[in-house]
Amino acid sequence: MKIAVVTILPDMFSIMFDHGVSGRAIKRGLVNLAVFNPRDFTKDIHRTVDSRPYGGGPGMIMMVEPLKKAVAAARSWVSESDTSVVYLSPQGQLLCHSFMEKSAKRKGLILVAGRFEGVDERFVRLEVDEEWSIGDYVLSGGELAAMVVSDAIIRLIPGALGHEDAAVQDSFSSGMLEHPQYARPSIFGGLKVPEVLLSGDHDRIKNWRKRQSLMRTRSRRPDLFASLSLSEEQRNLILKENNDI
Ligand code: 9D3
Repeated sequence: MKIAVVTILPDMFSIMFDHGVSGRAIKRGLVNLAVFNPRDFTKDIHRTVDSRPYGGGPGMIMMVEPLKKAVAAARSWVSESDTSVVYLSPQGQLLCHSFMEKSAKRKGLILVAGRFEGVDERFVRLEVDEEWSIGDYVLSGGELAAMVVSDAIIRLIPGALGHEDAAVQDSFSSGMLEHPQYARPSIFGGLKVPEVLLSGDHDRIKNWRKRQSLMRTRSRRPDLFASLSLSEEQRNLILKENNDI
């Protein structure tokens, strides 16, 4: 997959190239990431990319032309027909895991990160296919949102995670929260690791974890719990009492 990011702050993305799962996926050639700076497509000495809003109001708006030229450069770099131009914005559709799974199957993605008060609406009309939001809170720009989206998508590309991580992906796909985890030592701060996890009884452990996932989802995320269609096994696990909640 090829991901192009259009941003006036390209340095923010070096962390993605150099570290973690995304850095490794890039090194392995599973994903190709490039940044395109609208400032590089200006002609004036100040490399101006913003302008005051028509109609008045605070702050500045990103102008169409440098953005459009940066997107054109991104399109020719990606050079895949199966490519969408995505503008990260608080007005976009809210992202979720199933949407990321669909997006990870794409050949190309162009993520446009805005700064200031946003972009000229004609850029959206002329160049943007989709608008995505990462949540109902206010960021100072689209760059962190573009990184969130890239990270969530890259880790779904086959081979991006170590083989041991394949199972980890199952957790959110199941629509449930994860069970609690424990590592050494077996007692800390007066708190013991639940006895079942030390029992070596793998059936009991599996059932305990399944029940923990169900109970946690029910109490912490009733919205997710409501959209589960529970199997008979899961219904029985919930009914079962006294299982180290
Ligand atoms: C406080 C300014 N807002 C009202 C005048 C408008 C506004 C402009 C630009 C609010 C946020 C931003 C920058 N945000 C993003 O670029 C962004 C974002 C977000 O803020 N929340 C959730 N998802 C996203 S995706 C891009």
